[in-house]
Amino acid sequence: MIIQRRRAGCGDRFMSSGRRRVTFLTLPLFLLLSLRSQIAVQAQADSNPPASQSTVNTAYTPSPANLAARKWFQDAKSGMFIHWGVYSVLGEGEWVMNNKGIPISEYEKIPPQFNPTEFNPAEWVALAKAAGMKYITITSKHHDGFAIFDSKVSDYDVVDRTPYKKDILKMLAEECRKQGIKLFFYHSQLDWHHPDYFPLGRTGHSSGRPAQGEWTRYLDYMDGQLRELLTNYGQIGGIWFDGWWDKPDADWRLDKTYKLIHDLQPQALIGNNHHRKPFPGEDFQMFEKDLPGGKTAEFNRDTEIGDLPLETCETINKSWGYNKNDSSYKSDKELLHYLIRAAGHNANFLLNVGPLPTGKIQPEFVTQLRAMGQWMTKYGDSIYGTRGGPVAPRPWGVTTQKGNKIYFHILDWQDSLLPLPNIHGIIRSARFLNTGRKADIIDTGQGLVLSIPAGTIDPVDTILVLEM
Ligand code: H79
Repeated sequence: MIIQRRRAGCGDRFMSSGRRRVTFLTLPLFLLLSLRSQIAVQAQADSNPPASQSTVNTAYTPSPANLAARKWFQDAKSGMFIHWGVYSVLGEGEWVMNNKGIPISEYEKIPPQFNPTEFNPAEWVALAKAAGMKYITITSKHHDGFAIFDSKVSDYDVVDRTPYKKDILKMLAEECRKQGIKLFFYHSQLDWHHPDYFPLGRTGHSSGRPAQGEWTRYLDYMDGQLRELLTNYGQIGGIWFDGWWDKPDADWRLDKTYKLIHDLQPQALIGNNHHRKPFPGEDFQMFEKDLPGGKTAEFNRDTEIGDLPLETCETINKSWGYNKNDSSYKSDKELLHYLIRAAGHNANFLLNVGPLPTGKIQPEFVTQLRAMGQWMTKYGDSIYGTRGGPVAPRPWGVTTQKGNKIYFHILDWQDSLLPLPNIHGIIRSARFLNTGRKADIIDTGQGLVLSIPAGTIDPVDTILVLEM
């Protein structure tokens, strides 16, 4: 069998052996590329019939500002998740109230101990930027019900109950605006503290609340806090809901809540970590501790991928909120691989830090984030502004694409030849982004194969860039 071998250079054309001209396939490829980038900004109107009364019944047409924000979101690719609340004082994660069975009467003794005098929002935002992140998503209220902003519909917040007395979200929002970072708020629908979160759901049974309560009053309270978040902190990126799964059969009145948000700030993106296919009214879909479609986490068993922009979130160690006993840090390489694989799955990567009760971010996290940022400074072209590429994710790595460029991210491959499936059309140039060297691509007649010369493999990501 004769293998034709040609080098890709500027203007070079790849032709398969003999009769088949690969150039004929150029148009379909470009059509495919442009179609793919359109798909994610399409409305998620009424493609998902409501599963129960807990979902939304109203058809939703996203505003032009919302569609533009979705595109921005998809281009941004990397964000910082921040889990911070009074639970950081105990240093056992954000679920400590539930996990240790702490009743409200005891838990309420923690806020008076929360005094993060070393909190410097400028430092946090600068760190996110140094890590190559384009947005921050911070917990406005977690499942413990404690708000780290100045709420007027409750006094269970940082201004009224802690010696710190300052509105943390206001400080952070101002700094994000100054440094050009978008700010999203994580907001827990589940609430272990509010008396009207009744009947109880699957969690929070040791809180010691009376066995009564008015559910709609709780929903009014939640909408009240959301109104504050959408009114008092300037233009925000969006709301990241969590906790729906605590009461999957309850009437969450989502259509009213989502309408409130979209009316107040049409560009604000709504995502809900309910582990289901997106409901109407939502603007992006997140995956917790799994790449899109992955089902390694138990709660992702029933998750399906929808048509919205995607995001996957993960922790640096195993904890979201600060955990003093958790030193199981992932390596720089593992974190970068997660980010790169997410991009190849057409998803953003939202990486978490759980700051200390002092307001500092622990040095181990800072080191990791800076290392990631250094990589992004060098190779960000192959991530930012891209969409998932023409080859679906593989064990060896992923592909991304942007304009006329296709990036092969080779993450785990030991051999000197790698098949390049699904590449049709003229390849104008082929080179390794790491070294700038031209790449040899062999046309076997049955498909293209990349030759990886000895010494070319990069320990993190060997990136082949094809210009079409
Ligand atoms: O904020 C972080 C975590 O605190 C929160 N989401 C991230 C972003 C989170 N809450 N719960 N989980 C993650 C997973 C836990 C799920 C369980 Fe269950 C709750 C297992 C048992 C109770 C959900 C409800 C799955 C089964 C029942």
